[in-house]
Amino acid sequence: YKDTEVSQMKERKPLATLKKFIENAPPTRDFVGALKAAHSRTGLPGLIAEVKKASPSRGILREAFDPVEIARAYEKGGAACLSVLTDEKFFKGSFENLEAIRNAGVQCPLLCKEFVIDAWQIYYARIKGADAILLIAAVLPDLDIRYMVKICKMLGLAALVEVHDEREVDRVLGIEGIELIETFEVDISNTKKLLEGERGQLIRQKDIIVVGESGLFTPDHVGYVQEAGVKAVLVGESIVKQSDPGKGITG
Ligand code: IGP
Repeated sequence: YKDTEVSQMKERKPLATLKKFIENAPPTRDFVGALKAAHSRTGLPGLIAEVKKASPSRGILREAFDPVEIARAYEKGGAACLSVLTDEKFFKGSFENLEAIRNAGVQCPLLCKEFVIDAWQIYYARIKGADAILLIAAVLPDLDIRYMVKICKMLGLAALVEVHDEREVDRVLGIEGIELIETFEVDISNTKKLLEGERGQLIRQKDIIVVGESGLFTPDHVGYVQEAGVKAVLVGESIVKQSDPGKGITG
């Protein structure tokens, strides 16, 4: 992620201007609450369904890409929350997509998927309709994670911290106020590995919701990470590719 540009830099307004906007912005929705409610209602992991046009490894995932139509289909299909790619460079997303989904009357809480390297992006995402922000442990020093989690809280946003390995989980568990972590699947057994033993116990004690993300393609995959202890999953490719993305959720 090293050469990530802040894609919206070109229209970068001063932070003071963003703060004024936020004072008049509608309140955020409860992202964590929606996941918990879905989990306790169904006994299955709450679903974060991802609105994603392309990825660097797979190329274009969906030719006729209408973010609002996809978001509506996900909501109808029973997603608890949505994840919207805003990164332009690698994923062909945009903040306009996030804003359009928010303005289209979709009720699901929205996660902004951006490579956040600067607190300014969090304020900007809040204005564009985000209810939750992704923070990637691999690209952020502890000090930045602490600082950004505080900013998220102040703005009414949930912070979802992405971790890939044991070392990153341990770093993140040392940070106060973390409610959600996302375990990135290098392969399907990664989440399980990260939730074993004392580490897993500590996560449960802290009442942190673990989201299994990436590479989940079948109900069996979801069953597998559920057994490992996740209460939520994030799924993109396998459902965004379906001709009816809403049916992709139930099918
Ligand atoms: C979704 P998949 O394999 O279901 O399409 O994965 C999601 O995990 C992936 O899009 C993702 C991502 C990210 C995107 C994981 N971490 C960080 C952008 C930035």
